[in-house]
Amino acid sequence: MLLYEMAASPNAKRARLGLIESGAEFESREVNLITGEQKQDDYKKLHPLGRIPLLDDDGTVVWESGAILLYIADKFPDAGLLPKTLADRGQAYQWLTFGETSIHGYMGPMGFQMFRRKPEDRDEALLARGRQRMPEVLAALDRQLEGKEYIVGDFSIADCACAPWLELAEFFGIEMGEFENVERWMTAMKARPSWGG
Ligand SMILES: N[C@@H](CCC(=O)N[C@@H](CS)C(=O)NCC(=O)O)C(=O)O
Repeated sequence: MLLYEMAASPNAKRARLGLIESGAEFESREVNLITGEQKQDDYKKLHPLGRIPLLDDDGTVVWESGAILLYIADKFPDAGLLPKTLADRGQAYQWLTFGETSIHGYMGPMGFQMFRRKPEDRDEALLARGRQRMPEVLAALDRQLEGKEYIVGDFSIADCACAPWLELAEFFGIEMGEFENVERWMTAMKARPSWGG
């Protein structure tokens, strides 16, 4: 398996976490977003939108980090990256999608402003909206984590989908202090060998 990614990308980190946690062997290919490598014709033959991450599993190409996580969980069932019961899997799917829509929905556009625009060119209204709306998202996650080590109890791909963007929350000006369960869970995520891998 070959993962097209960039070390600094939180979306790529989602996929990388899942791959490392699966125990599978994979290779990594860095795509340089700064020089625009993702928009070159060769890469866009694989990914029509020219984005990372993308997984090439011996010719089976999957893009969208959530889809890659689900693919990995399906391919390596013994890794236990999804709960056993359908009811619990429903919860894992829900929180995986929450990572994409609610967390990335606000923080992805904020990331574009913070990393790809000069400070004087940033859309401050967009950043302010993200800072205003993220506490509601964090409160929902915090409630879910009450009394649980990971989002659906045991570690799952839902954790891989939600944690990478939240590592950047304070840098984006989002207050995390009141969300103690989220803070505890982020500490547990960062302690896993996969986090720095
Ligand atoms: N929903 C996609 C988002 C992918 C995405 O936007 N990736 C960013 C990097 S974090 C990217 O490739 N941006 C390059 C560009 O749009 O030019 C996913 O979860 O995989």
